[in-house]
Amino acid sequence: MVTSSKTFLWGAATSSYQIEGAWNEDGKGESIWDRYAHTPGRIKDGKTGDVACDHYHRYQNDVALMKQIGLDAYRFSIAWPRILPEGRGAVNQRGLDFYNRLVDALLANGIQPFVTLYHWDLPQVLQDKGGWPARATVEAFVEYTDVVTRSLGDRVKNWITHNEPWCASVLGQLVGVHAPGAQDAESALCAAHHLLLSHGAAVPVIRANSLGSEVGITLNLIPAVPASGSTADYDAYRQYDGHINRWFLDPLYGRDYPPDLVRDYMRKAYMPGGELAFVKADDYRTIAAPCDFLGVNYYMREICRSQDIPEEENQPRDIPVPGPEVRTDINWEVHPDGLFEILYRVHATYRPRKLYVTENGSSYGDAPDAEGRVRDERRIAYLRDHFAAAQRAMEQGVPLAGYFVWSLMDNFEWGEGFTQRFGIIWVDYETQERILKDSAHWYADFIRTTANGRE
Ligand code: IFM
Repeated sequence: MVTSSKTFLWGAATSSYQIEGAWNEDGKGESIWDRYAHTPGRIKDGKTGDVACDHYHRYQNDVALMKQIGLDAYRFSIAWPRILPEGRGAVNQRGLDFYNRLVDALLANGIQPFVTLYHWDLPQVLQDKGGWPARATVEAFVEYTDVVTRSLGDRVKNWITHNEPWCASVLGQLVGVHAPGAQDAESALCAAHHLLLSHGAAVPVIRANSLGSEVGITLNLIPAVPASGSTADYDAYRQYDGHINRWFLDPLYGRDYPPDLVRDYMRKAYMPGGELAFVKADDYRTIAAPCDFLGVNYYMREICRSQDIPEEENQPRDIPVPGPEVRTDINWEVHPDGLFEILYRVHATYRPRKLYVTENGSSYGDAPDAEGRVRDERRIAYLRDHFAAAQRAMEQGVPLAGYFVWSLMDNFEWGEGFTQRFGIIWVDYETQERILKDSAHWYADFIRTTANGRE
């Protein structure tokens, strides 16, 4: 199994807004997700993350559950408005204290903290000043990074600047289904650029404040494939792959933005002020700051079908649309080979020093049975098959160093509210009771017996 190396890390992941609750406690400022979820009509079930899993108050218990599962590492994010309620300036010590307590509890239990600095909860005050489309937010992020890494950097040795900048820019600024809910292509492109720029600008700050630490960024990557050999489907594939994968990977690895996409965006008049006017001198160099690892979040592949093929010519394609039997509750296709493909491609093309699967998991709504047991066999099969795909990638030379299951516990799934359950721990949102699902017991067993040759 993946696990011949004794240093391979098995973990689980969460993010601040999805689990913490305590949305306005101990001096925390409002985030764009507080504002967005409080806006009627934005969240499917009308719920908010005000309480979520109440992890802010129950973190000790949650760390004990991680220990029970035998996790080597835990990936969580920090809520920027807990630390700097005004976005910049005055530091809220009580916010920092919470994360200090969490880090200490993890270390006391032998669990390595992997800290994500930005998993989408921008202080609302910064949004009011323009948010990520505004270049000034880059400086604000560096200031926030400095405060956090000075405080935790002696103990936290793995830092992730951003989680999924594609979601923060495209879903938040173009599609409008994530906070702040804007729908503007120009702003989305600027936001994506400033997210990447802030990553690169933060890297040296993290290295200076957290000696000996490793730094990376996490991308949501989607292996894409044309549905047929037609030119139209191939072009749909090129655009999709460019938009979601290459637009982020290329500049991070010193290649500037992909010229084919730049041409597309110019044609569609998405470039504010002309071609790449938002890219200033030295930006590419800043973005491509050498990192220690790349985090890959993998959930699905995309089969690309052109809209340009007229209905009457729309024959069955070489790759049929996958049916509901291979989809999770959120309607994403289960396709473990895609994990192999994307890991291998990233390794072969961009050569990151090291990779982590920083998220992979499935939404299945299995609930406690009469005995209080959650028999989530589909999640066990999902994890087993994806672990095997990662193993194949490692056998082909991919330097994969760890794997974080999404998610440690059921939580607030953004625009879907609490309708999707990704956790290996069941959460009763009324009582806050936690139950280890069968998948958590399976994972515990896997880590103990198979992984790292511990037995
Ligand atoms: O819940 C999210 C997470 O916050 C980011 N990656 C995908 C997960 C499932 O949608």
